[in-house]
Amino acid sequence: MKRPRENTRKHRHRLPATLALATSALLACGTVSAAAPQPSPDRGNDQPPNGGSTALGDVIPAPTSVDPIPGQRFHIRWNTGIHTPSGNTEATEVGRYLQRQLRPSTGYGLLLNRGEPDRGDIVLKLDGSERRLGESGYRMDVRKHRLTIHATSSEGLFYGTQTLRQLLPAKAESDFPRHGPWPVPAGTIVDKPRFEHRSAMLDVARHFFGVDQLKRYIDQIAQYKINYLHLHLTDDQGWRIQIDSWPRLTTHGGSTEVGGGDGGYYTKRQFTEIVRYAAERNITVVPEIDMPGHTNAALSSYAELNCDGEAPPLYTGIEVGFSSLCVDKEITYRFVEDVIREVAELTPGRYLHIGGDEAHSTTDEDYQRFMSRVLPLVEKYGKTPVGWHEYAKATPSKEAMVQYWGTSTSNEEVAEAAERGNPILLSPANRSYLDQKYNEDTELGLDWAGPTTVREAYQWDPGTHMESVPESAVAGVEAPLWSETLTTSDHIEFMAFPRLPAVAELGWSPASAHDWESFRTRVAHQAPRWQEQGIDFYRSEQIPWSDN
Ligand code: NGO
Repeated sequence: MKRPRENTRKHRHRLPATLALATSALLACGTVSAAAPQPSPDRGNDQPPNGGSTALGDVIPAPTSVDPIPGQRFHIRWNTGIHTPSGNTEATEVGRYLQRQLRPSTGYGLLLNRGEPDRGDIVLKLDGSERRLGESGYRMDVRKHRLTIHATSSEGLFYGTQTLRQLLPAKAESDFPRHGPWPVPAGTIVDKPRFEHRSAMLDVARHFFGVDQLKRYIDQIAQYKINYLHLHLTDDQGWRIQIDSWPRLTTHGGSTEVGGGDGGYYTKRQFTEIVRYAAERNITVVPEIDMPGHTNAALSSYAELNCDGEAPPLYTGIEVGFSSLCVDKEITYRFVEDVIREVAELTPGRYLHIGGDEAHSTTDEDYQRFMSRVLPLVEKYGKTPVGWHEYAKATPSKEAMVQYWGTSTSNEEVAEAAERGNPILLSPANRSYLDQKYNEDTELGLDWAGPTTVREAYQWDPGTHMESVPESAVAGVEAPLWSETLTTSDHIEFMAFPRLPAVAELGWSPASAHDWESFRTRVAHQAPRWQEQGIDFYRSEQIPWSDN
C-alpha cells in the first residue's frame, strides 16, 4: 500500500527528460473508429531521441475515432503561433489557455494571432457546418506543417486543446523550461462526448479545502474533459459558503470540521473566483446545499431553526442521518429561500443541488411536505434542481435531475423518475465513489460500498447499468469524493487518480471504445504526466506502470 505524502505541491517527483514517456508503447497505426485504441507490442523505430513520443489515440478519454498517419509528425517550435477565430472572445480565451499551458515547459512565446496562419502554426477554427461534431465535439487534423482543431463551439475547441496536451511528450506538463523536441503524431481525431454531464464532486464540508486546493483539483479534472464540478458545500460538520442574511452559518457553522480542525468557508468573492476559474476550463460549478438532513451546522448556528428552539453543539464525527430542519416551522422556509436566493445569485450555471439524502430523522410525510415547498423555490430563482435519488419520491418536475448513489442495479423510484422524464445522473457508490478504499489495506477512505479497484471503477456501462433506466434517460456520470478521511490535496489525488480518469472515460467515450486492456495501458502512460503535475496517484497493481 502506498502512503500518501502530506504536502501538496512542494515536493514534486520529477523524471529526467530522457525517461519521460521513453518507455511508452506506441498504439496501433491503423484507423481506429469508435473502438478502443489498442496498445501495440512494438514501439516503432521513429521515436525522437529526446523526450519520447506519444501515439495518436493514446488519450484519456479515448477519442471517438483516430486515424493516424504513420511516420509523420507536427512539431511545436520556437516560432509556432496560435491562431483563434477573429472576433470570438471565448475561442480566443481557449487559445490563450493553451498558450499559458505550453509556455512554461517549452519556453516558447506561442504568440496569439500574429498575422496570417503560417507553416508550423496551431490553428483553432470555428466551423458551424461540421454537424457530426455536435456542440461539444472537435476534429483535430495534425499534419507535418499545420495543426488544426475544428469545432462548432469554443467548448469543442477547448476539448481539442486538452487532447493536444496529451499527445505531446509528458514533459510538456512541466512548470519550468525543458528541452524539446515537441512532436505531435500526425493524423486525424474526430471526437465528441457520449454524455452531456460528466461531473466530479468534492465534499468541502467534512474537511474544508481552500480556494487554491480547489483550483488545483479543477486543473486536474479539466484535462479529462469533466464539465461539471459539484461542490458539497454544507453538511453536519460544516457550512462552507457565505450567506449574508444568515451570517452565523459560516462564522459559527463553518468554524470546524471532522476531527475538530479549524474548518473554513468561501466568501462570496472567493466562490465567484472558483466559478470563474472553473468556467475558464469549461467546467460549470453545481453548488449543493444539503437538506433537510445533513444540517447540523446550520441547526447549531441558529437555535430558531430547531423544532425545540435549542441549538445543538457543532459536530465533528462522521455519523450520518441524525439532523433535520424543522419541517413545521415557517422560519425554515424563510431560511431555505434566503439561502437558495443567495446561492443562485452566485451561480451562473443551470443547476442547484438540494441534497435530500439520508433524511433518516425526517418522517416520509414530512420529507414530502418539505420538498414540495423547497423544489418550487429552486425554480423560482431560475435554477433546475438536482437531488440525491431519495428525492425522486417527492416527484420533482421532469426537468429536475435525479442523482443515483446506490449500490444496486435496480431502484424502483429511480426507474419511475426516468420514466417520467427526469434525467438520471449516475454515481453508483460501488463504482464511482472515489472515497472508497482501493483495497482493504488502503489507509484513507471508507469501505461501506467498496473496496473499489480501478478496474471496478471502469468496468461498468452507464447506458445499461440500471434496470429500466435506458441510456436515453441517463444525463451522465459523476465521481463523488467525500472527505471524511481526507485532509490534504495529496489525499484527494491519491483517491482520485487513477479512478477519476476511469469515470471520465465512461462519461465521454463511445461504448464501443470501452475496453479495460486499452484503458489500463493508456492510464499507465498518464503516470509521467501526473508526476510532472505533482499528482500523488495510487499505483494500483492492475495498471502496467512503466515510468519507474
Ligand atoms: C453517502 C452519504 C454521505 C457520505 C458518503 C460516504 C450520500 C449521497 N450520502 O453518499 O453523507 O459522506 O456516503 O461515502
